[in-house]
Amino acid sequence: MEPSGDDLRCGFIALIGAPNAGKSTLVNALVGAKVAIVTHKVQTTRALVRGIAVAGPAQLVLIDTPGIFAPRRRLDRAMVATAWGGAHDADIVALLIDARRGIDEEADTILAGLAEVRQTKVLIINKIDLIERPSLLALAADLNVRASFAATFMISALTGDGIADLKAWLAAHVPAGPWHYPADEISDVPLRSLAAEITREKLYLRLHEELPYQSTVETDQWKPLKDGSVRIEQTIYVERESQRKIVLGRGGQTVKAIGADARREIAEIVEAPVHLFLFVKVREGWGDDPERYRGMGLDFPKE
Ligand SMILES: Nc1nc2c(ncn2[C@@H]2O[C@H](COP(=O)(O)OP(=O)(O)OP(=O)(O)O)[C@@H](O)[C@H]2O)c(=O)[nH]1
Ligand SMILES: [Mg+2]
Repeated sequence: MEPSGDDLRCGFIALIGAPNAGKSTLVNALVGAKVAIVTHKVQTTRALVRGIAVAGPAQLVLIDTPGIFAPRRRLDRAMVATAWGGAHDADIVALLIDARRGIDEEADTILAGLAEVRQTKVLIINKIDLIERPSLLALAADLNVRASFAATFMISALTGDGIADLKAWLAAHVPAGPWHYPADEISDVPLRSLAAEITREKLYLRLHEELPYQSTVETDQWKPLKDGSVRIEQTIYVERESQRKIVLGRGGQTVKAIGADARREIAEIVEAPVHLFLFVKVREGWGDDPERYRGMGLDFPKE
């Protein structure tokens, strides 16, 4: 049943931070389901993903953003602009800091940018499972000198440590008002996009070096079959023939393994058997093609 009444609250919380700080892991932890892909590599998230969590009378719309870093390529600039855009549109801005990395150059740049942000700010020190408590307190103190945070949380998005307290605080601080999404909705990402993201995650996990950043995945076909299964066709786009060969692997082994990983997870999400067909195509200069940016949910930077 849709909750109603005077005590309803709902708000947008943008999670910003350096690449790899654990933003997507935290969104998944708060939502309680996988709505955003996670890898050990930097620059995994490319566009805004909204994950929706419910805490009593409050609906929390968590905006997962691309990591903020010094952009070089056009795609980088689009991602960073999107991340800041997400922050400026939110009710609450949560800064995620990797406890192990502390205030490094990337964190420093983001702290400077935060000065322009008018909304309520919260500090979240993540990955506390990796470091000792005393150094945490010093880091929290240093960070609170750099910006005015309404609250500081020390959490592990991976183990779940501190998540309940954070969720309760957010629930108490989003504005009063009706919910924006139906009570059972956990994300605004269409299934076909989430399925493409999952394949991109598996690609990142299997491939090394720069290649993943030069590839993108699109779902071309999504067809429920009579027997209750789903036939899905996706294309992995790379920029050069040499990259296509790497994605395919010897005798097509690499793409086959990526497909097997992705199929298993997509099937879990759609709760039906999945037949996944992956194609690998070269699309030269897709990183400069406005059409691809729209497909990813990003604005196309002029340069
Ligand atoms: N040990 C530990 N690892 C974590 C924690 N949170 C996230 N990670 C790991 O950190 C890596 C990056 O996590 P992501 O959630 O993809 O980070 P992100 O901030 O979304 O990264 P981008 O999308 O690239 O900006 C993954 O390998 C996660 O498993 C944590 O609390 N503890
Ligand atoms: Mg991410």
